[in-house]
Amino acid sequence: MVWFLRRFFKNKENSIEPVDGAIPQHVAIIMDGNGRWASHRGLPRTAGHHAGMVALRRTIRSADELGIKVLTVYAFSTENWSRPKREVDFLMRLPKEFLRTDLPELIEKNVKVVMVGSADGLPRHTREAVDEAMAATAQNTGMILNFALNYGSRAEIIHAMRDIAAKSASGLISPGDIDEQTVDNHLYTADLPDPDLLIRPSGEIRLSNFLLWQLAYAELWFTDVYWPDFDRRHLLEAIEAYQNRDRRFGGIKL
Ligand code: V07
Repeated sequence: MVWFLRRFFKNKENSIEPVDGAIPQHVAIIMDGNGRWASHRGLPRTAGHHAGMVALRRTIRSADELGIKVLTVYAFSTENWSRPKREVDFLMRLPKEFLRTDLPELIEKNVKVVMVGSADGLPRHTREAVDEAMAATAQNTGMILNFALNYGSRAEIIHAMRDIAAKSASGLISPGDIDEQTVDNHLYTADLPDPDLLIRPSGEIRLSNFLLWQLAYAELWFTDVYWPDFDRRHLLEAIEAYQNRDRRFGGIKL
């Protein structure tokens, strides 16, 4: 009977929500189901992407209030370039649109914006908007908001392998010294802890080339809810599931 160990978290409305145990340090989310959410309502896919942005804003606020240290969100994958050009063009304008409305709040909340993925492949206007947000928040010490943009895990691993191979060829590192830490240090996520919890809405039970190396020990949580409908209750549900699972990292719990 450990009911007295239950901790309570006060939300903005000053009502209390149970938060047992540890909050995951790093939560990663695949923001999936925006197009399907829109189709179900007879709306264009772009309306789904906008609704997804509202869900993202809500989730950033909740994550920050809960004390999550790193929130990584999958905004655009290397595979997404194969979508119709009009949709890609629309998506590439969203970072700027999001930051125009939300950057002041992120700054006010001491949130640090970072990005993983290949910035080179982005349109200039997209890259400039993201660069500006990163520069404006570079000194912030609060929650890290990490956008995976033009990101693919295999491309990231290839990129790391090329860097390591080049260092090896020039004698900076010997092949026998390459270990997990070496690989970690050459990934886009070098400065971040591995995710503790992956959330994927919209009913798909796949990783879809997202953080394959980094998710090696993460708890995976799936829900049928489409991303635009995702709210604080779903985040709390995922955290509760995370807290109720044994994380043993391959060892045996004593
Ligand atoms: C995008 C909205 C959220 C649902 C998922 C698909 C559509 C925010 C950004 C963003 C990216 C970088 C940045 C600031 C904001 C974004 C894309 C799509 C491509 F620095 N939402 N969002 N980027 N969607």
